[in-house]
Amino acid sequence: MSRFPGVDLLELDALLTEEERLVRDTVRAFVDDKVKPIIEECHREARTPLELVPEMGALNLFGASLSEYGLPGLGGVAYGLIMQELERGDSGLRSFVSVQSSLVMYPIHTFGSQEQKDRWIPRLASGEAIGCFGLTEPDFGSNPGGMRTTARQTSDGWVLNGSKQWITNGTLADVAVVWAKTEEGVRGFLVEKGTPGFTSSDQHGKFSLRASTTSELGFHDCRVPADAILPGSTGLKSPLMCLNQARYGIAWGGIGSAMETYYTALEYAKQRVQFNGQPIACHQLVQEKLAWMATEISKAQLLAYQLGKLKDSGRLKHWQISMGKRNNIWLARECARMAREILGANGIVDDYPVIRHMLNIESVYTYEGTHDIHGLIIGEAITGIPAFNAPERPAAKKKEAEQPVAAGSAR
Ligand code: TGC
Ligand code: FAD
Repeated sequence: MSRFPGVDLLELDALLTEEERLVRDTVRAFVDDKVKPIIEECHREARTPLELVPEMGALNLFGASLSEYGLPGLGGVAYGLIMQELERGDSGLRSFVSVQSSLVMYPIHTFGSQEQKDRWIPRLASGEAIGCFGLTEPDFGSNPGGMRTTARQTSDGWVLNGSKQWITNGTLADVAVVWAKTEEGVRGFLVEKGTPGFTSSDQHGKFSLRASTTSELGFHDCRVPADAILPGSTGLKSPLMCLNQARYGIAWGGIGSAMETYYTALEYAKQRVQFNGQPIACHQLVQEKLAWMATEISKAQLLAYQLGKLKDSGRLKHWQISMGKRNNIWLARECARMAREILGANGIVDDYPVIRHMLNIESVYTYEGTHDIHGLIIGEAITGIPAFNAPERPAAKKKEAEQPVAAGSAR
């Protein structure tokens, strides 16, 4: 299997530290050697490549930006480069690591008790345990604040009722981080696999992220002990803090997906001959597409790098992350489409990675806040006006035409 040489038209490698390059190259080799040989088959079979989990654990890919428990505490750029390389392999694989790291280990690390951390962080870090994050509900996706799942306190614990939908790794998870409404607002709970009243089932028929498991969770008078609550979680702000971590990684992941489709299209265009005995790369229309992709990838790299620097200096704001997630996933989506065009009919078969990336990126465009929701988050930051809620619809006036027609009228 040939090694991916990278896409570095602005010589940004020179900005990376030795450690950052080492981390990137290690994950790059893992993806080339272990992920690429099996990923098309996983996509066809709609199967999560669980056989890769122990090695990802051994490579410290889970919770890589956290410290304690022997975790590496990597800086923002090194962490981002991990996400970039994983998503070059497959968005589903990056999702697996994002959920485990940002949406399960991060909330336990940040809001959990000492006992919760001791019980779960080491097992999640090694991949011995898998976690999931339940925020979205069937009727509440972009607006999680409207959630209906409740947690009622009893003399010896909590009773959860409700359902969650579109939950990555839901049926695989040993522990679910579940967000529910209590009398004092939204709080996080750790619900372990096998808890009576807790059910999970996979969602089928997906044409996107097929190498990832997506599930529904149900809570029917699900009783959890008093110490299942994440004691430091306080309101909707807590799950949104987790999303900041995941969205930051996704901003880097988009670059990986775009690099893979661009590089595939470039190599293809250099060898595919049509009309004049020359490769299609000699045509201006093809070159324009490749030039667009290369330029947008370079801009995305600069954006992600600056987000990393802001993160490490403690200045990164949530709306800046929205800029990165929104722009870099949009560009990955455009690159996938352009690459598919350049590959012609070969663009629709899985002999090449392009169609898989093109299908995958539709999920990434929607999850962790849709493209448009991130537009509104940026819009609120720059105007000071939140535009999430449309104004109340005025009560419809009874139209004259709806009045009964008087007998004997001209009609
Ligand atoms: P709003 O009233 O604006 O905010 C409630 C409280 O939260 C604070 N806040 C944030 N805090 C930290 N980070 C952020 N990004 C924050 N955004 C808001 C805010 O200051 C407030 O704090 P306080 O102290 O005043 O209470 O909330 P809202 O109900 O109006 O909603 C705002 C909105 C629409 C931006 C938010 O709900 C949103 O982001 N919606 C998108 C939902 C979403 O992204 N869901 C993702 C589910 S997980 C997933 O998709 C995993 S995919 C698998 C993978 O990652 O690979
Ligand atoms: P909706 O919120 O119904 O939005 C539909 C459309 O309306 C979108 O285009 C949206 O932009 C637009 N819209 C909505 N509100 C507004 C507004 N105010 N202004 C303008 N436009 C608006 N969730 C989890 O909690 N955990 C997970 O692990 C997880 N994994 C996922 C995995 C996959 C493969 C997918 C596809 C989703 C996953 N999700 C997960 C759910 C994901 O976060 C939601 O799908 C996402 O937040 C969007 O919600 P929705 O699908 O209900 O769309």
